[in-house]
Amino acid sequence: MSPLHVVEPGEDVLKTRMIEASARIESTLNALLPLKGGPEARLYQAMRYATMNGGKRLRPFLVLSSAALFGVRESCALRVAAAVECVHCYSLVHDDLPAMDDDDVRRGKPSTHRAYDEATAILVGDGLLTLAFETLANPETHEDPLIRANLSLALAKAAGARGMVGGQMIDMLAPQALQGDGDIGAITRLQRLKTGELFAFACESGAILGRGDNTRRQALHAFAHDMGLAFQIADDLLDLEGREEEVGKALRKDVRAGKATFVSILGIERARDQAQLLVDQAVQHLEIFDERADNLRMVARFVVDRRA
Ligand code: GRG
Repeated sequence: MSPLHVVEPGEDVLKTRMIEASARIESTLNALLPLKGGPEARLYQAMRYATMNGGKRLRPFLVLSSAALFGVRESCALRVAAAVECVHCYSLVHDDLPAMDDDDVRRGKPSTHRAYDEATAILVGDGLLTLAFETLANPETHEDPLIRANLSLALAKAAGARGMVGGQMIDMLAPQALQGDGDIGAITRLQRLKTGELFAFACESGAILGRGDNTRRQALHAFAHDMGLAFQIADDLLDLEGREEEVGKALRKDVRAGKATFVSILGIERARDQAQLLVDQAVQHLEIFDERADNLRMVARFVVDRRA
């Protein structure tokens, strides 16, 4: 590792970069989600409600940071970033539905089915998921149709039954499958699918856009998986120790449901150590990149220190 990599810029630098990136991501989302009149106006309003509502914009930031490693034009990367955020927001809207996690609050506001109604929330999710693929397939995202196809394939794998949707299914069955002292391997797999694959897409998408070689793509994949697990452990810790006003959603649901989590199995201290270990491991995967990967290095540190 060169000395350049040892000293990463501090937390404030990351905060500023994330805030600046959020503004550009939100203006891209704004353009992709215009308000419409007519009988379907309610759907467009609700799609905007579900997306233009805060959130850390972590996955889009990962897309922009990975694209910067390959010198990708930011206008292209922003569209991929917006597509990932659409998939993420759809997953939150559907996850909050009474048939799933039944949450009334998301990002500090009434969840979409509470602000509108259940049928509208289902359609919002459907609309956002479809919009993500429409965005990737649009020539404005990349002039090369093969790259657009590769992006669509990778996002489909990450979001579908082999990724997020599959992970959600296992999670829904968790009270039977992972009750009490469920094993760490099963929880790791669940979380890799449910949240890790979308992180992996976000981190690899820059390499797809910029025609990065396999070594670099795999390094980004490995980084995302370790960082994703650290993120999940931090999420479990926040569920136990966080403040609802800061986190913006109902907490301590896992404990009440008797659900096995990294923290219930490892205990708080070991879980914290494990998260730190995963962050260090994640950062090591980036050794092949120069200081342009500092955003990714900083994000990995941020995910375990965050309070929301
Ligand atoms: C409904 C198909 C389907 C999938 C849902 C990701 C997911 C699967 C559900 C989200 C439920 C949840 C709270 C998972 C824990 C980890 C997670 C994804 C937290 C939310 O992500 P953040 O912290 O949220 O990046 P913001 O609001 O900042 O974007």
